[in-house]
Amino acid sequence: MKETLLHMLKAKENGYVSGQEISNVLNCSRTAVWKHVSELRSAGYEIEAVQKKGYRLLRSPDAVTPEEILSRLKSEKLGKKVVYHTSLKSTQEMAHLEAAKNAEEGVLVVADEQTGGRGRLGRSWHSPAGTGIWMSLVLKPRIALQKAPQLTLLTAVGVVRAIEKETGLAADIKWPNDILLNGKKIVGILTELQAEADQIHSVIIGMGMNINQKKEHFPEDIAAIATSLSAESGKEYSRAGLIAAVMLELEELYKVYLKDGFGLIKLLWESRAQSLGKRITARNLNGTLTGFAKGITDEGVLLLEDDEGMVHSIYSADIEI
Ligand code: BT5
Repeated sequence: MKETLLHMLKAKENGYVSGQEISNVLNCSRTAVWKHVSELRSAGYEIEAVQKKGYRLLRSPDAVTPEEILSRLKSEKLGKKVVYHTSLKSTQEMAHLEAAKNAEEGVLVVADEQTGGRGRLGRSWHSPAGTGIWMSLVLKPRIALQKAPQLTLLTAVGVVRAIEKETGLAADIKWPNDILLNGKKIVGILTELQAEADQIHSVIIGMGMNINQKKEHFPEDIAAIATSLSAESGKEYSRAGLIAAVMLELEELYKVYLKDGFGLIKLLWESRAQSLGKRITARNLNGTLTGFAKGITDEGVLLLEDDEGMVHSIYSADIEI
């Protein structure tokens, strides 16, 4: 009901919709219409009510609800079904459940807040309410297991392109899963799989994007390494608009990827990667390696040449430049 009402108000663009028209469409009393309007107001919508004219939508909140996302979505498949919760422990967890229930490809789980958002290796991801994008996308590519890391790189390219188109800000990619703006992290990507032997059932791509947080919103432990689009530019952005832009970019890249393979995505990735050709230190569970970042393989694996000229394949690590 609320969704239909919102749809009617939005369709009128600055005009009034009469209470009678709403009560006809929703098939409810005028008092019930008033109740729905009050509910929307408490969800942050500014709605004007004028006698004999009706209701007019003045402002929508910066919400990441299905209504706000779907009204902006231009992709055909990705993000067409949004599973939304105001607060979740982790959208990854919920997306795994959706995937296990055999959800169709493109289902997107979104939460306004995460109470137990996670990064790689059990690290935590700070996900406060109202300011960022915390979402997990379910994909079902028919690809070999060892190619899954390519999807992290594809996602990074898609997110950078979407940010640039929506905000004009040029971000860089740091292998394998970070997106940086002015040297600080604005986005983290977490790719997880549901697979059996060498057969992928689902890939769950988690994206954490810092959008409208102020500098002082970041907790002390990450304040020096993290930032948001807003903290860097001084502007505020529509989170739902950014989600829709990310879905469109990802859909375009994913189509190319499924049809022609990783080649073009690799080129696009390389043109945005800030660590290539530089001296870097890679830390992972196997230890620490320092050397020259030569490039990535067709599988998305990082090649690091050490000071003895030996080339190492790095599958996963934290990188310092
Ligand atoms: C990542 O891990 O960068 C992947 C983060 C993925 C988060 C998304 S949100 C939606 C979905 N649901 C989830 O539960 N997760 C995904 P990693 O490379 O391990 O980086 C984690 C590290 O980044 C932490 O140890 C902190 O140092 C830092 N960090 C934590 N929260 C941050 C934030 N909001 N912004 C920037 N850095 C942060």
